[in-house]
Amino acid sequence: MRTKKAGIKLCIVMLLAVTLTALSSCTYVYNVTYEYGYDDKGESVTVTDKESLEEPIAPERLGYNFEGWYNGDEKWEFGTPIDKDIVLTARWSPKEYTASFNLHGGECEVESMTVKYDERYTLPQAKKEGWYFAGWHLYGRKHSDTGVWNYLDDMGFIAEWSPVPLGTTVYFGRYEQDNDIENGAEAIKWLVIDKKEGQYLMLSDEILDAKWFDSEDTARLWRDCDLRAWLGGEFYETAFNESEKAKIVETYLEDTETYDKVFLLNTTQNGDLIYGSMSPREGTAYAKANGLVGGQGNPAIYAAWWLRRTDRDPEKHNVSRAPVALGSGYGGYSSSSFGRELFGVRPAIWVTEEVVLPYISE
Ligand SMILES: [Ca+2]
Repeated sequence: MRTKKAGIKLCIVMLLAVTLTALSSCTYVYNVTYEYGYDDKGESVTVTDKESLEEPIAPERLGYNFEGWYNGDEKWEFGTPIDKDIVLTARWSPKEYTASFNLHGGECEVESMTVKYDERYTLPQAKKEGWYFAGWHLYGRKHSDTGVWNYLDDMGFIAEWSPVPLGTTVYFGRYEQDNDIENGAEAIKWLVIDKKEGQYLMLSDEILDAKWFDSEDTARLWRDCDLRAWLGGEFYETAFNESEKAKIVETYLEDTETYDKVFLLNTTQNGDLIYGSMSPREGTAYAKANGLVGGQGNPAIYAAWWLRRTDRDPEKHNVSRAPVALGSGYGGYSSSSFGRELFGVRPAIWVTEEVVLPYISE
């Protein structure tokens, strides 16, 4: 009997011991997910109850500084015991770089600027008296003024100055201007207003003629209008000889999706122009004789001239008004339709540099 009691006691003790052992060794497993925050990159590890996480090696990402692992908005303190599943998200800050400017004798509001990786930047404008700022160059190539910074280093931009001094005028081709037909056509004076890779954009200094935008008053876009057909046809054939025609570059006009040799400026270009091209124009005697409408009710001065109208024109829905440059020097819209008023024509052409360079060296 004593032996049996002792046996039962022993059993209870052993059972308790087993139970305690089982309880103390019962382990929970938690998932810890690391999310990198880009490219869907991530990984998971498991941690047993009450263990803490060992801090992993800081991840690296091009263009960014690693700021730590965050659990929600809280920075995770490694060493904290884990008692549930958690998600740790990498926090990054874009690296900062310096864009510096080599002005080659020009002026700019800043000498350098701070840019951030993967963020938008806009490079400043520069100026140099008597020169045209043709943009920033990097590694010998023209660089966009604006974009998203994706260089992993500081960059030095170089100002390119066009050798065309402001206000350079060029004589090229001929067209009747003094309204004396007998003495023949007069040489056309052009203003050089832009440059790209050995080509120059020239705008007729004077209003050469008076035309409707479209005689039927139906074609409201540049690509369809009579004025475009006239500039590329009769005007082109009349004003330029074969040798001159060979120096006029056919140009793709992105906004109107057309190829043209002779064209009108668009509203944006006109607003941007300098070099005196926007100062008031009276129009030639020939243009006046052809019925040029003067500006602000005064037919003698300040005539308006047509601009090319585009699909992307901000007032494209306002189809009854045509874009014109007003004699006061600002782009605007005519108050009437395309085929009822004889506004001015100032042709524009891109030419090869051989047309312009002789005027610079003089
Ligand atoms: Ca003449």
